[in-house]
Amino acid sequence: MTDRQHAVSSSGRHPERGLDQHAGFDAIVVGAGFAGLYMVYRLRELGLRVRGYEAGDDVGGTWYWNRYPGARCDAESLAYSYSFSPALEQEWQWSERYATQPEILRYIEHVAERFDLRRDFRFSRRVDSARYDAESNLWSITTEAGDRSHARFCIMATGCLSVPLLPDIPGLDDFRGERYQASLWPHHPIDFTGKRVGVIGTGSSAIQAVPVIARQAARLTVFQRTPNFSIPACNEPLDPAFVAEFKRHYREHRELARVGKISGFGGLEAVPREQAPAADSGVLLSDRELETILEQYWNTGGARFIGAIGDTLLNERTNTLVAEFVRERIRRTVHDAETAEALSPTSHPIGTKRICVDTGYYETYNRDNVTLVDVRRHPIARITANGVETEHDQYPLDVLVLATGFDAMTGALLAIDIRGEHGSTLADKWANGPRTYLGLGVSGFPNLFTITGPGSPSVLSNMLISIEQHVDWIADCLGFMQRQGYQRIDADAEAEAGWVAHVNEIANATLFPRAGSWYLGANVPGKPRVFMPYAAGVGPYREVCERVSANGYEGFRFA
Ligand code: N01
Repeated sequence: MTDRQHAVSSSGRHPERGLDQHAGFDAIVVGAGFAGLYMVYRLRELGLRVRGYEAGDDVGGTWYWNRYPGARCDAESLAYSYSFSPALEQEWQWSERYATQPEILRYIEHVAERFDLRRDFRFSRRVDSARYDAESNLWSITTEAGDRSHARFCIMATGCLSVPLLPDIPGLDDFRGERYQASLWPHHPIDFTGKRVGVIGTGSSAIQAVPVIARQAARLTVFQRTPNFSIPACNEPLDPAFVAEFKRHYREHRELARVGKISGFGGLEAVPREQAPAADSGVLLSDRELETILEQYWNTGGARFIGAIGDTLLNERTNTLVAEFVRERIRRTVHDAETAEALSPTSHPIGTKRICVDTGYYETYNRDNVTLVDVRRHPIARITANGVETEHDQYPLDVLVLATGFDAMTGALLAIDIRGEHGSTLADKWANGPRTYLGLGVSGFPNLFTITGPGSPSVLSNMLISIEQHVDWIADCLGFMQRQGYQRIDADAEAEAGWVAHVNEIANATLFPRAGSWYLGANVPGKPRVFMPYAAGVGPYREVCERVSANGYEGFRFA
């Protein structure tokens, strides 16, 4: 594929603003993040009339909304970028090993501009319903703004972490100071200078924000319910010589990443810095050997640490040794023993909750202006007009930052009233947990595709690799349908049941189900506890998808 016929738009950022009234398209794409943009690109190549809807007022998806201080990617920038255009990957210059949110957003905006992708989107349009009509074999889509359009295909590019959660704490709305949510951060900079700031949550978002806020605020109080494991990013500016050499072999790097050969952790790194994994199993290693390997990975940084020993997510003993290595690092770093203990995770195996990647997180607790409050020991009783109250103390605050996570993977899909054949709702179908075939199709919902849906590697991988693989698969499938004259595709119920069972079987062979993580829906009260992503890795998953398409899309029914 090349960049040939795509001219840069001269018509401005948002060419049309009118409502779509009863408009007809071949395909509707929901979301203008990495997935939605590339999907539109591929659909255009097939000559299809496409309409995209996006809730935000511009492109970017997760990188549009998550503008909190310190936000950056935990996948290396040279790998966390589109691979579909060799020209694009050669011309774009990343400045750091891990790109910041503003830089990633600039990149996405550049891509939208370069391939003239905005023209097919309507922005500030939150899709609220998608209904399939069997008679016409069309999807009817509405937005909160009042658009009403229909299309043969409906493609959800709604993201896996795009429905923010507010904590269930009494009095949240009573707070009279400034309140911000990490995932809905204002578009202007927030000045914390001289202020007493509280952060609730200690997941990836907070772990990135805390060191940055601490440098500005008069006082920072972090309210932690569950400590997380965090690995130093060892972020650095990218060396131009390294980048030039890397770019000479970009195609080979991409190919290795696609088949899961770059890192044991879903392709988050750009190049293997050592042979990875450094050992297949921790079981037969001496303490000294284990320490040497882990130290090497710790010192080079990043989420790939979890892939240092091949069976970290499979073997309890290895996992305990790796976890203890990190706890020891926390104790070495944090001066106050009680704080170090509180920061040391013991309630879940390392890696079974998304590993965090930080810049100076643990070190931040050595600052005089930073306090950690362990809300497991001293639960938050309420939020008042002036701050946070635990059972024992009061914490007066000027600013409250909520970094309390997302209704992951299914949240954005179930927020839309999706109805398939016979008016059946996706919410009913997924009442006991998501059921998909390959994370791409849902039986009983013909012509609906989910990009990086539950049942695919998605959040366990470098999202760009999974997004491109899904978009390419969907586009190839639609091309196949065009050639065959098919108008309708639906996942077979039996194939779907088999896939759901396989996804569960793979998850149950790992330590993942041991953690009350968002992978399992455990962070949302009442959400069914089902391990949602496919844990076998991007390589084996790609093979399955390729086999399915090579065998005439087995498991799907066409008409
Ligand atoms: O959310 P989280 P996140 N009282 O769900 C706490 C991706 N991401 O936005 O664990 C007190 O991880 C909750 O506590 P607990 C990445 O995949 C990537 O930080 O439920 N605390 C937890 O500490 C990541 O995993 C990047 O006990 C409450 C926190 O809030 C995912 O997004 C950057 C509470 C939520 O942590 C989500 O990360 C950022 C309450 N009532 C995010 N309710 C990078 O690329 C919740 N909490 C680097």
